[in-house]
Amino acid sequence: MRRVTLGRLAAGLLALGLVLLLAGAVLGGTGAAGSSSWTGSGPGWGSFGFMGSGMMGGGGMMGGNGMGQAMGSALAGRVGQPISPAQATALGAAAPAGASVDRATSRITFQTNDVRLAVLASPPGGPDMTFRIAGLVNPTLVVPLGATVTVQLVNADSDTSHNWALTTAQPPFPFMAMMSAPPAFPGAVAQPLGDPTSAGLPSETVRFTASAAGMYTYLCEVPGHAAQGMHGTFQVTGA
Ligand SMILES: [Cu+2]
Repeated sequence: MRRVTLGRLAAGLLALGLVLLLAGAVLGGTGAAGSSSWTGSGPGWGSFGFMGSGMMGGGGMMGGNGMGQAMGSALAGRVGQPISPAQATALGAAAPAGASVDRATSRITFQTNDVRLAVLASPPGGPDMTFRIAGLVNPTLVVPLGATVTVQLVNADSDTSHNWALTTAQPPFPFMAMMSAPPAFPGAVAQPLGDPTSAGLPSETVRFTASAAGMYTYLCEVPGHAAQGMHGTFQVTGA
C-alpha cells in the first residue's frame, strides 16, 4: 500500500528529527531540573517545523495525532525516569501539600510558597488529551507570587508523547501551539516524554519561580494536543 509506505517513511523521518532534537536538547541543556529549554533556541521546534511542513499540512498523513504518536515511540525509554503504574496512579490522585482542592470548581489553590505538583498526561480512565492533577481534569492552579513551583510530569498515555509547559499565551491554541506560546518563566517547561515501557511510565521534574503575578496557561506543546484541549489555567496571585 503506497500510502502506508509513505506514512512509515514520514514517521521514520520524524523519528530521525526527534533524535537530532533530543541530541540538541541534551547537548544544549545543563541537564539540571528546571533548566530544560527545548522550546528555546537551537534545534528545537524550528527543525520540526521544517521537517514537518508538507507532511503535516492540510491534515495530511502526519496531521491529527500522528506526530505525537511518532514522537511517543521515538522517545520511549529515552527521556525521564521510569516509575511504576501504581506510583503514577497514586501521584495522579494525590492532593498536593499546602493546597486546598475545590472539586466543584476544579480549582487548586496553594497557600504555600513551596508548590509541588504531580501532573499525569492523558492517563487511562480520563478524557483523552487532558492533564490529571489531584484527580481533576485540567484544573485551575493558583499559586502565590514568588512561589517555587516543582512539577513532576508523568506520561500515562500508552501510545503518545506529551510535555508540559507554562506560557503567557491564552487559549485557543493552534495545531503548532509551541510556535505561539512564549514561556512564562525560565525553566517552566518539561521535555516531551515518550511512551511508557516495561520499565515504567516516564517521569520528569522541572522547577521554576512564579516571579510575576498574572494569568498563564499550562499546556501540552506536542502538535495538536493543546488545540484538542490539553491545557489549563495557572494563576499567580499577589501584588
Ligand atoms: Cu500532549
